Amino acid sequence: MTSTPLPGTEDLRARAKASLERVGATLPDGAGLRARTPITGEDLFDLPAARAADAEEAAGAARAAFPAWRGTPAPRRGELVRRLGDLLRAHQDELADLITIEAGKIRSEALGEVREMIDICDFAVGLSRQLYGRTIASERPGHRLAETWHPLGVVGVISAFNFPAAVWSWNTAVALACGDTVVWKPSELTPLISLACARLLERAAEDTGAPRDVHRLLLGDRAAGQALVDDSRVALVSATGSTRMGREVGPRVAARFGRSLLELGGNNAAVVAPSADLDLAVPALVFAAAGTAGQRCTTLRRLIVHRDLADTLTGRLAAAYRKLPIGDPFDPQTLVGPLISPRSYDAMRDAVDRATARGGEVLAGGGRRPADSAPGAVYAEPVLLRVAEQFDVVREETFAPILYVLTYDTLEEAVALHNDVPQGLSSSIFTRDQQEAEYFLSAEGSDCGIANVNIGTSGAEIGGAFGGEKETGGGRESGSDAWKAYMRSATNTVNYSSRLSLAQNVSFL
Ligand code: UN1
Repeated sequence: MTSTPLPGTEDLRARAKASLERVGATLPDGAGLRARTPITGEDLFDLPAARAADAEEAAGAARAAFPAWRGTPAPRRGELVRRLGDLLRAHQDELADLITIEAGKIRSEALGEVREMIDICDFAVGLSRQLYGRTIASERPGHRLAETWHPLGVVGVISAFNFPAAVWSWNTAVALACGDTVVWKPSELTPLISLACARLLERAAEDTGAPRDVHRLLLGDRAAGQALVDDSRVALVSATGSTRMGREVGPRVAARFGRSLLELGGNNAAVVAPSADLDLAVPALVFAAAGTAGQRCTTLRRLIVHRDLADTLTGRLAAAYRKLPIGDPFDPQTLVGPLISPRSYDAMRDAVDRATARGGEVLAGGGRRPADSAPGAVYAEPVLLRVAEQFDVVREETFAPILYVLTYDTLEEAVALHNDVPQGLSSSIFTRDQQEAEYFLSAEGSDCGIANVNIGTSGAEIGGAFGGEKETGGGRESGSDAWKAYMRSATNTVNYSSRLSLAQNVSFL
């Protein structure tokens, strides 16, 4: 543990309360849901839990608000998102505090998450003037063919604890610019930051005259989430979480012919080739694998290193791992905060045990740093584990800081190992050889939705589309043209002549 003592639960409770007050949010009275902090592992507040009936009410309210919002010109809708971005800027510190208190992120990553929210608001404001459709050359004389984009309806956003605010903002800022209304079911583990975000959006709506129910927050458990998933008034369900969750949500939404956008598990790998610049690669790999205590869906979980380089690279990584400052995420020296729950640590231990039983060798880390003042908190040492082959546990996503090291001889072999997992989110190659880099990015290379060169797997910018293939679910969120998932397109054929001409040269009458 870092040398500073952990803050007490009472202090964290006061800090959370003050942050909520400053954004104008009030803690609702009730029971059923419990706000907790992984910093001490203790509970902070009791909150009411939404039930299935509340989900139905929220979906109904958001559906009722939809026609007015759909009818608001897109650049005017952008004004709501601009105001939200302004409020997020003004309250960066309070929001980062709540993220640190509830998700355990270190200060710079918590502030980074808020920055990501501001960035997507800026992006969505621009988007509100750029919802472009194409005109298409018609095969018929005197005809125009065009594509138009229309708002879709209510978007149900289901988000996870690890990016409790940014993933909401990717979906919500874009959906609002696109003319949709939103019902948000956040993780049960992060109700406080959700209350803060929802209040800021409510304030932005008040300030800009947007309909009140353009956004509804649903703090609840699984039953509330399921009611949202099954509600036919919810046109799109955008869900971020485990593959297990996606396996349930996807078919349920499909059964009612709704749309879903799934952003599920990753098992991200980096290939390190012989020409790699190790001074660049080592810190990039450590951030990708141990940053956020291994709890990003983009976290680096597999390292595929050329055999000639393996001992040098693992030696340098092990040395860096041993020096990682682990402890209070509010301490500016700390780089690794707590795991979200003791259950995460059990899963981590179980994975390490399974890997070592198959001959895996722990090169660094793997222990738990005791926090005497907070027995319920889990401060885990990120673990570096060398394995001879990619057996079952290596092919699974364990949401904890475990980096499995595999070796390769040829790049084809490295890419085959890389792609031989069920997930397909993020990937990278470290090389100074352009042919290798281009091969990795080509259709024969990485099969992931994100493929990088000389930068790690995590920490994507909002400007690109975010998402992955295979069991990662196939959805794309955030930048580029991900907005199209939040709208419906219509193809328009306009005959501006006075002659009827049928396509495909059909003659009739
Ligand atoms: C997630 O972990 O669900 O690329 C999202 C990244 C962040 C987003 C991660 N921008 O790591």
